[in-house]
Amino acid sequence: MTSSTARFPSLSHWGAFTAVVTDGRLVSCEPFAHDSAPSPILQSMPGMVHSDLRIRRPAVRQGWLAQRQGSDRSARGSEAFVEVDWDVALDLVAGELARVRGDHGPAALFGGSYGWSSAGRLHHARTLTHRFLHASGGCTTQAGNYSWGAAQFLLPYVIGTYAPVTGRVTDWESLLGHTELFIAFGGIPLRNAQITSGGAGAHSTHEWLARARESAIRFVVISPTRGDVPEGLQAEWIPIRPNTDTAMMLGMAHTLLLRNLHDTNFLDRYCEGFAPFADYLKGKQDGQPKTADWAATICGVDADVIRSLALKAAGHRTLLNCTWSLQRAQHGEQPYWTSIALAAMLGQIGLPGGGFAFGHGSINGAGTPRPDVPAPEMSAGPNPARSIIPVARFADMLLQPGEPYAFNGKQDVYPDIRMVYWAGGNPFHHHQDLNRLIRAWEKPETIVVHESWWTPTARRADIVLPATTTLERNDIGGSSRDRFVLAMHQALAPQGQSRNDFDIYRDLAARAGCEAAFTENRDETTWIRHIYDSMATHWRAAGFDSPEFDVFWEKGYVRLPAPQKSFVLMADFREDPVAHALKTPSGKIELYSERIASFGYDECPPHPAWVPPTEWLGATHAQRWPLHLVTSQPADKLHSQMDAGIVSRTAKIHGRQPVRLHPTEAARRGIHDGAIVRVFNDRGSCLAGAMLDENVSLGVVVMSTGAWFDPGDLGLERHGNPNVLTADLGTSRLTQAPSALSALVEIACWTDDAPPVQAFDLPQFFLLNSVEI
Ligand SMILES: Nc1nc2c(c(=O)[nH]1)N[C@H]1C(S)=C(S)[C@@H](COP(=O)(O)OP(=O)(O)OC[C@H]3O[C@@H](n4cnc5c(=O)[nH]c(N)nc54)[C@H](O)[C@@H]3O)O[C@H]1N2
Ligand SMILES: Nc1nc2c(c(=O)[nH]1)N[C@H]1C(S)=C(S)[C@@H](COP(=O)(O)OP(=O)(O)OC[C@H]3O[C@@H](n4cnc5c(=O)[nH]c(N)nc54)[C@H](O)[C@@H]3O)O[C@H]1N2
Ligand SMILES: [Mo]
Repeated sequence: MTSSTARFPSLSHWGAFTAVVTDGRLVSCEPFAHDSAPSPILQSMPGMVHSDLRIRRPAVRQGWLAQRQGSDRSARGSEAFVEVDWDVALDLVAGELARVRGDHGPAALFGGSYGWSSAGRLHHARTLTHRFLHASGGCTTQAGNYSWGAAQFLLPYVIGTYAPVTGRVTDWESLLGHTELFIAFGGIPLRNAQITSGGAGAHSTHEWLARARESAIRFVVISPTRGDVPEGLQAEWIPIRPNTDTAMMLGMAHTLLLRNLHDTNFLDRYCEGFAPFADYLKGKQDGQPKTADWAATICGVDADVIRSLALKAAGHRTLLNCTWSLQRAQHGEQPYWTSIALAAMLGQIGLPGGGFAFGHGSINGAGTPRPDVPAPEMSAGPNPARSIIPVARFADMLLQPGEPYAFNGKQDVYPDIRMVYWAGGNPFHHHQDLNRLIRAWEKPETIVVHESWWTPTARRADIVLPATTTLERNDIGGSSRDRFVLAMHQALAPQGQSRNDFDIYRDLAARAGCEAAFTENRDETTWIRHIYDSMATHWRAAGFDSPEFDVFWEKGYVRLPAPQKSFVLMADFREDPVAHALKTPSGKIELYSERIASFGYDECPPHPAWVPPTEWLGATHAQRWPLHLVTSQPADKLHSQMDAGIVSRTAKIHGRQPVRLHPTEAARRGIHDGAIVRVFNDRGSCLAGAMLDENVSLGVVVMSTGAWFDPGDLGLERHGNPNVLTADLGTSRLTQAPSALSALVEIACWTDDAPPVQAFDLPQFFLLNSVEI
């Protein structure tokens, strides 16, 4: 028999590619021709798409099938699954949705379903979950995100919008032409630039940095690890204690004030509330001037280094950039607000190459020049239940039904959740303090999950519905931070009995009597065309060519032209602060916010301030837990996606997540390179593989997220998932975002036999005669 090979354009969050399929199997993913820096993560896809870990049939937890809402919920994750037919599974889900909404109201159904889902926009599982649950009566949902939730709710008070944290910052053309000093808090880790939400045709950060290397820009990287300095960039590295950037920035601000180097014209004309901030810097109320020497005792950076950096910043065209990580920490509002205040004192906001920025080094596409027109989008429609919690307060909600909580100036009460519905996310990846999440996860009566693989979350569900992957359906994808929009052609037949999330929801909508509201009478083909046409209408209105749909589909992509003019954040405001007043109460940049003051949150004062987190190296807590764990994004996967793939597996040590630490810290503990170690604190412990790294500061250990959660005996996590160690704390009552980075730990050599990792073993199953159901 001759074999046949076919090629299909496709897209993932880690880049566009051509799916090469031989005899019905994906054999390789060839990078998109226009991508000069494709991600190696593509290589994990063939193995993962055909993996034994795929969910092949709908499955129901045995205890739930027997006792429904009366089942033993602590058996989730350990009990066997019963495979059932699709109709049986869908009837069970439909019945349960009706029961919960009927008995307890729609707010008792949690459908926030946070997670990245696929790059394809039509089949984006989270959006479809919302669309179905909204159309069928509503649910409790989530506000904000894990990525930049603190910024999202702080920045509107300060600059009237959170747009800059979405990547809409002064673009690279402007930086290359004008910036002299680029101060990078959190560095510019190219590892993270593999990813674009919605996928990208081009990995542009690499190209911009290549040009930056040839330019006159001097880079200063402030980070607990030198690993955040991209290779070849002649950057100065200033090591800092994690979570103390605010103190360092305040020390710089004080230096400017002391030497009268702050731009009083800019502060008078464009800012509100500099006087109380200056009083804080001088220590008028607390008696503590925020001098460089004061800052040094907190952040561990030499006072002379702080002073000299402040002076250099004042003498040059300077960009202050913060990665998103800085705000994913307790009191994460403060480094962002302080960096804006510092940039305001330098007086360069709105000038080419100057001012502040967020997200360079957090994601591909930050600062990529792109016309400001929409990318392809799918809408979820309004939620009739109007019940919404801050995204990361999920476990609090389950554990504290009826309890009050504060968020963004308002007081609310947690709903009493009876049923959880999740598709496109992995809470046993993304949430903090997973041992606490296990307890919270036992509260709901029923949990439904759509997944393609037996992830830790799928294993802990009651009803699991197998979803196709992106390669098994047609779609359209693209990001508002990339100039390409990509066609995604179906390359494979659905694996096992998996179905598209769209089709699953359509059938459930039919059972709930809202099929037309869910589908709007469109199928896959007509939806993709509709999404493209809606986008193209905006493009054409803005003067950009876009071909007819069929031309786009055939060619595989369309591309926006590069903009004529560089984008400079707040240039219009600088030019005319009245005509382009900010959407803040004063119309100006607020360095003191009356509105935040009115909330009375002592952990989020009305001006930028150093508010020590509970866990940092200067806390008394650190005497017992002397190492600060930094949980960065993984180089070899996207969160937990593709963890079982070849690229991620190759990077593991004895099958476990590496933990990086300085050789001196390792020697103190008798740890050698490649040893299995236990990383632990009061909240939990996990096994990891030691990787000695001189580029990590003393007192700091770095462990990426993403290892599939694998708890064993006595709560010991075996695979190296750092979220058993992190604290489940809101950033503050203002923003209630996750504090994923704030964890103190200790590390010890593991001398016993190490328990084998079971994260990638399949759960138990058996088939039940349908008569018994
Ligand atoms: N300690 C710590 N924790 C963190 C972070 C950190 O820095 N430190 N970072 C946080 C951040 S920024 C984020 S964004 C979150 C990410 O958290 P998540 O977005 O929840 O993580 P993913 O692993 O991307 O989970 C997506 C899941 O969707 C599934 N999926 C993909 N496509 C489809 C589909 O078409 N249909 C269905 N049904 N499922 C699909 C994938 O298989 C995968 O299991 O993690 C957060 N957690
Ligand atoms: N390969 C890959 N890329 C990704 C992702 C992925 O899973 N894999 N996830 C994507 C997503 S969803 C998001 S939201 C972004 C997240 O983007 P970020 O939040 O910016 O990413 P992190 O890797 O958490 O942190 C960036 C760097 O900040 C440094 N850092 C940590 N704490 C501190 C501190 O207190 N002070 C200073 N100065 N530096 C600190 C760390 O050393 C780390 O390398 O990444 C995206 N990119
Ligand atoms: Mo994120």
